[in-house]
Amino acid sequence: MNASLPTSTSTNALEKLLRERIVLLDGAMGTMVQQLRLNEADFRGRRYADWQGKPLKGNNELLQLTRPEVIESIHRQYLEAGADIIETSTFSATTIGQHDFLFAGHVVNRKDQAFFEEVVTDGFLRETAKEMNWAAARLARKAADEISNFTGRQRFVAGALGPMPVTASISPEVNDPGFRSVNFDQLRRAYREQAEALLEGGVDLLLVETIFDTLNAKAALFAIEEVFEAGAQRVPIMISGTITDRSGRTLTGQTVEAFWNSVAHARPLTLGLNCALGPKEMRPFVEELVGLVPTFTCFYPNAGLPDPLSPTGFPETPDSLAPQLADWAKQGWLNIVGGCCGTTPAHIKAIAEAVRDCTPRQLPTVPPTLRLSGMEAFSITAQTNFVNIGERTNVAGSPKFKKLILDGQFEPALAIAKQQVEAGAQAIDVCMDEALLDGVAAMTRFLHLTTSEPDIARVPVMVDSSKWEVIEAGLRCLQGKGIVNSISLKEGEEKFLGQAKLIRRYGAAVVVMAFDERGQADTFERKIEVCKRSYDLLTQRAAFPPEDIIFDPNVLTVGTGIEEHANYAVDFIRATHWIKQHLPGARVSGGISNVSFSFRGHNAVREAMHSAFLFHAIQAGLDMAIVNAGMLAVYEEIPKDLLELVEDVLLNRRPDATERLVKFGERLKQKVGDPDAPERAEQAWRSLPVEERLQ
Ligand code: THG
Repeated sequence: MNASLPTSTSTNALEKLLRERIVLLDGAMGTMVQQLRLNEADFRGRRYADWQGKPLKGNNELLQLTRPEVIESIHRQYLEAGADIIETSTFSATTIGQHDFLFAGHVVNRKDQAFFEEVVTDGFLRETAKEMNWAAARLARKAADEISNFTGRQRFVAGALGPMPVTASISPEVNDPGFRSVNFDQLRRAYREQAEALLEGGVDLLLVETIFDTLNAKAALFAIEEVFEAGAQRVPIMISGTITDRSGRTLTGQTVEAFWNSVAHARPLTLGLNCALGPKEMRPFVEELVGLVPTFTCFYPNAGLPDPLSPTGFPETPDSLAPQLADWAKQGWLNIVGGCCGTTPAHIKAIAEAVRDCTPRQLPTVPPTLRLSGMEAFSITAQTNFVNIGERTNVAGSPKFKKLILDGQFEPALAIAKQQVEAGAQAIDVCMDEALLDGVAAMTRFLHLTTSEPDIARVPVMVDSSKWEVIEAGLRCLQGKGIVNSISLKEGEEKFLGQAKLIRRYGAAVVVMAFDERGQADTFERKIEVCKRSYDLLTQRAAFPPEDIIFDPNVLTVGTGIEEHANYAVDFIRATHWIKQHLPGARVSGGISNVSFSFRGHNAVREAMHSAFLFHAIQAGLDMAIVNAGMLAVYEEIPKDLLELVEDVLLNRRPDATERLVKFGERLKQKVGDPDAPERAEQAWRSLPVEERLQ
C-alpha cells in the first residue's frame, strides 16, 4: 500500500543514506531539560504566568511554547554532535498525554473511558496539544535545516509519538480485570491530531516510540494511516518498542517477535527498540530482532538503568556506551542508532565516532508468510503443521459457553478458552452472535478478560461475527495480530473492499468466505469462482497481502438425505486443492464440525467424520480449521468398519452411504447404552419424510 505511493525527496534521501552508512539518531530530550533545572516560572513563561491549575514544572512539551530557545538549543547540540535525525520534543504532546497537567476537568474517582472521552474532546487540551506539536516540529525543522545548509549534510526530523500515560490492554483495577480506563478509539483520536500537527509542522518521519502496550501503538498506526489517507504527505514510519523485563517481554506481555507481527502491517521504514533496560540487557533482544525483520533497524537504549547514586543519574558514560554500540555495529545489526534517557550530546558524539567505519546492516530477505500473534508469535511457515483453532468460545457453537455468557458469567466462560488452548488450540475463535446479546459489549468484555490470562492471551484471536461492528469491537481489543472471521462479497465489492482496507489498518489477517451477491458457493465451480474473484479484488484493489488471506470454501453439512448435499465435502476438498494451486500465498480454513451436523447426538460418528474429513482436506492443502480442540479422533485409530461408512458419506462413494451410516450410528448407540437419552427425540426426525426432515 505505502510502497506504491509517491514519496518525498527527503524520504528518498534518507533511504539512500541508510544503504550507505549507519545513521545517527539524537539522544534524550527529557534528561537534557532536567539538567537545566528550570523552575515553575520558566515552564510557565509569560503565556501561562496566571495559570490557576496544577504546577506546570516538568511539563517539557510546554517549553516549545514558553521557552522555545531551550528546546532549539538542545536540538542544535545534538545536530552538532553528529545526529542525522532529531526527534521532536512531543512525547506527551497529546490531549491524553497532557491531561494530568492541563485538564481542569471534573473531579472523578477513577479515570475511566467517560473521563477520557472528556479529555479527548476538550477544546483547550486539543488546541494546546496541536500547537505543541506544530511548534515542536517547526523548531526541530529550523534547527535541522540550518545545520543542513551550513554543513551541506542533510538532516532529518522525526515527529515523536509517545506511548501515552494510560494503556488500552491492562486494567488498572486489580479487582476488575475487564476494566479499561481508555479505549482504542480515544487513543486513535488523540494520536490522529498529534500526527496531523507534526506533519503540518514539516517532519520528515513519524516515530511511534517507547511502545509498552502494542494496542496503544496500533491505535497510533491506525491514526497515522487515516491522516495519510486524508491527504497529508505520506512520510516513513519508524516503530520502536520497549522491553521492560529481562525475559524479553513488553509491559503488556508480548515477546519481540509477537510485537513485530503485531505492527508489521504498517510497513515501517524501521523497527527497533528503545529506552527501558540499558544496552547490556537490551543486547539479546536486539540480536533476536535483527534476524527477524526485513525493515531497517533502529536502536536507542538508555544510558543504563536509572541509578540515583551516579552523578548523572545513569551509569553509562559516553566512553562506556559507545564501545557497546560499536560492537552491535560490528555484528552488522545497526541501521540507525542513538540514545534514550540519560544520553547527552557527548554520548551521541562518541557513538558517531565509534560506528563511523562500520558498514550498515544488510536487510535480510524474509519470505512473506502468515504471521499472527497473541502475547507470543505464531508465524505459520512451510514447516508448520496443520493449525487447530478452538471452536468452543462460540455462543452459537457451544450451549455451555452460551449459557455462561448470557448469565454474565464471563470469568467461568474463560475456562472454556483456557481448556481449548490447553487441548492444543493454536488460536481461539470467539463468537458472540446471539439475538439476546449485545455483541459489541460481550466481545469487548470477553477479549479484555482473556488478555489478563497469559495462558489464553498467548495465542492469536479469531474474531468471529457476521456483524461488522462486532468485528471492529474485537479488533479494537487486540494487541496481537488476530484474524477477522469473516468478510465476503455477499453485499458487493465496495463493502468488501472497504472492510478489507480497515482490517489492514487494524493489522489483522482475514477469513474470506466463498459467498457472493448470488449467495453461498456450494459447488466446486462456484467456490473457486468466488475465491478467485475475492483474491483478485483484495490483492489488486486493496493491496491486501496474499499471505494474510485465508479462504473458507464453506464446509457444508453432508449426510442430510438430500441428494444435492451429497458432494459437499468432496467439493470443499477439491476447492481447497485448487485454491492452494492457483491463489499463491493464500491459506485455506474451514469450520470442520459443520460437516457432521446431521449426526448430532452421535458423537462417535461425528468425531470419526471430523477426523476423516480433516485427513483428506489436509492432504488437499487445508492449512487450518476451526475444531473442537482436543476432541479429534486419530484417523488411524478409527475402527475400520466405521471409517469405511464415514468415508462413503464424505467422499460421496455410494448412493446409500448416508442410510448405512445412520443405521450404524443407531446400533452403536444402543450398544453403548444410550448416553444421550434426551437426544432420542432429536433422532426420531430421521424417520420422517425428507421435506419434514429439512424443517
Ligand atoms: N467457517 C468460519 N467460521 C465458522 C464456521 C465456518 N464459525 C462457526 C462455525 N462455522 C465453526 N464453529 C463451530 C462450533 C461448534 C460446532 C460447530 C461449528 C458444533 N457444536 C456442537 C453442536 O452444535 O452440535 C455443540 C454441542 C455441544 O457443545 O453440546 O458442532 O464454517 N469461517
